[in-house]
Amino acid sequence: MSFAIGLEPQAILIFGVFLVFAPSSMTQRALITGITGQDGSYLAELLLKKNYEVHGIIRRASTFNTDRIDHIYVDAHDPQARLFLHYGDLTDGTTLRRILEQVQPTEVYNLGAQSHVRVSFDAPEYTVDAVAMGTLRLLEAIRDYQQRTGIRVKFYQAGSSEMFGLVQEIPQKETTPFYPRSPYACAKVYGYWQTVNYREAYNLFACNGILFNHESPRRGETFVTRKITRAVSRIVAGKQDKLYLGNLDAKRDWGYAKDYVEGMWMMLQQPQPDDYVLATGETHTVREFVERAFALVGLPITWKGSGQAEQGLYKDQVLIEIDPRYYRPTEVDLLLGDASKAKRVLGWEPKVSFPQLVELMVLADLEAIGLDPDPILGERRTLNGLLSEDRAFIRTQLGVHYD
Ligand code: NDP
Ligand code: GDR
Repeated sequence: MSFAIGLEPQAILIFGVFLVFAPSSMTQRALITGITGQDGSYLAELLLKKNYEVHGIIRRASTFNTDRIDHIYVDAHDPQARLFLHYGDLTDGTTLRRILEQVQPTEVYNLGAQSHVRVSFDAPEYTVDAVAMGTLRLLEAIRDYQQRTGIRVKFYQAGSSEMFGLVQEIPQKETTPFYPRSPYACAKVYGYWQTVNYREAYNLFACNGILFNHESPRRGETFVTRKITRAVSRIVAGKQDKLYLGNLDAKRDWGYAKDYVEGMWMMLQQPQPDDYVLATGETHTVREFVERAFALVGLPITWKGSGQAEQGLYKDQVLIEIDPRYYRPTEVDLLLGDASKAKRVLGWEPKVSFPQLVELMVLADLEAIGLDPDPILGERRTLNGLLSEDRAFIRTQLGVHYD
C-alpha cells in the first residue's frame, strides 16, 4: 500500500476575523483519526459515497492494520483515488499539525482512541494520553489553523455513553451529569469538555457525539458482542468448546454502527455546532445477547449456578463459563440513552433493531468461518441482503483473548 497527499493548496485567504465555510460546490475534504477502526471504516465509506475526499490517519504497525478499509482503498497513483492515508498518532502533536496543514480538511472526525474500557484499567496513562490529550492536540492544531487561514474547520469528537458511568438518571440524555467509572471514561469526559470549551472560547464548529454502544460485524473481536457472535460461529464450526465471559448482567443500549456514523456526519451539517446523544432507547443484558445469539444457531442456553460459578448450558454441554478476569474494577451497570434531541434536530433515528443486530453479526461470523448460514439458521433467519457490504472483520484466528 502506498500513501500520497497530492493536494492543491486552497486559495482561500480571508483576512481579519471572518470565518468561511467551504462553498457547497467545492470538494468536501474530511480527515478521520481512527479510520482503521470500526466506525472509521463505515464513516469513510459513507463520506466517499457522498463524494468527499477522505484522508485518514493510520498508525505504523509491524503488521497491516488496514483490514477494515482495504476494500475501499485505491492506489494513490490512480487518478480516481479519493481516499488517502497518512501515518500519525494522537500522541504525536507535531505530526497531527503537519497532516492538518497538508490536508486542509473542511471536516475533522476524531475517532481515534484506545477504546477498550477494560484495557484502560491496565494501561491508564497511555489511554489518557491518546484519548484526552490526543483530543486537545487536535483541537489546538485546528484552532491555530483556523486562526491563521480564516478557514473554518468543523470538528466531531467521539464522546461516549461511558461518560455517564454510574448513571445519575435513567434514561441518559445530553443534560445528564457525567460520572465516569474508568480511565477511558475519565479521558472521554476531558475530551468532551475541551471540545465544548474550544467551541465557546475560539468559535470552533465543534460537536460532541455522545454515542451509546454500537456494534457490527466489523466490531473488534474483544468487545463483548463480537466476542459472543464469533464464539457462536467457532463453536458451531467445532473450533472452540466454550466461551468465557465476565459480568452477564451489565445492561447496554446496543445499536448498529452504520446508523451511528451517519449521525456523526449529520451533526456537522447543522447550522450551529451542538452536542447530541445517539442511542436506540432500548437496553439489554449481556446475558440476553448470549441467549439470542446461541438460540439463532439452534443452541438454546439454560443457566445454572450463580456468581462466578454460573454456567450456560446447551442440554448438558457447558458452553459458557465465567472468568472473573473479565470483570472491571468499577463497572457501568446500566446504560439507556434518550436520543430525542438527535431525532428532533437532526432527523436521526436508528434503523436496525436489537434482534436484527444480533442476527447480522451471527450471520457474518458464520460466513467468515466458512459456514453457510442458511441451513444453520433455517426458519430462524429473518434477514436478507444485509451481508453484502458487511463482511466480518477478523484480524486473528485465535479464539482466546486476554480482555
Ligand atoms: P475501534 O477501537 O474500533 O477503533 C479505534 C481506532 O483508533 C483505530 O483506528 C485505532 O487504530 C485508532 N487508534 C488507537 N490509538 C490511537 C492513537 N494513539 N493514535 C491514533 N489512532 C489511534 O473504535 P470504534 O471504531 O468502535 O470507536 C470509534 C471512536 O468512538 C472511539 O473514539 C471510541 O472510543 C468512540 N466510541 C465508540 C463507541 C462504540 O460503541 N463503538 C461508543 C462511543 C464512543 P488501530 O487500528 O491501529 O488500532
Ligand atoms: P463497553 O463495551 O465497555 O460498553 O465499551 P464491551 O463490549 O467491552 O463491554 C460491554 C459490557 O459487557 C461486559 N462483559 C464483557 N466485556 C468484554 N469486553 N468481554 C467480556 O468477556 C465480557 N463479559 C461481560 C462488560 O463488563 C461491560 O459491562 C464500548 C467501547 O466501544 C467503548 O469505546 C465505548 O465508549 C462504549 O462501548 C460506549
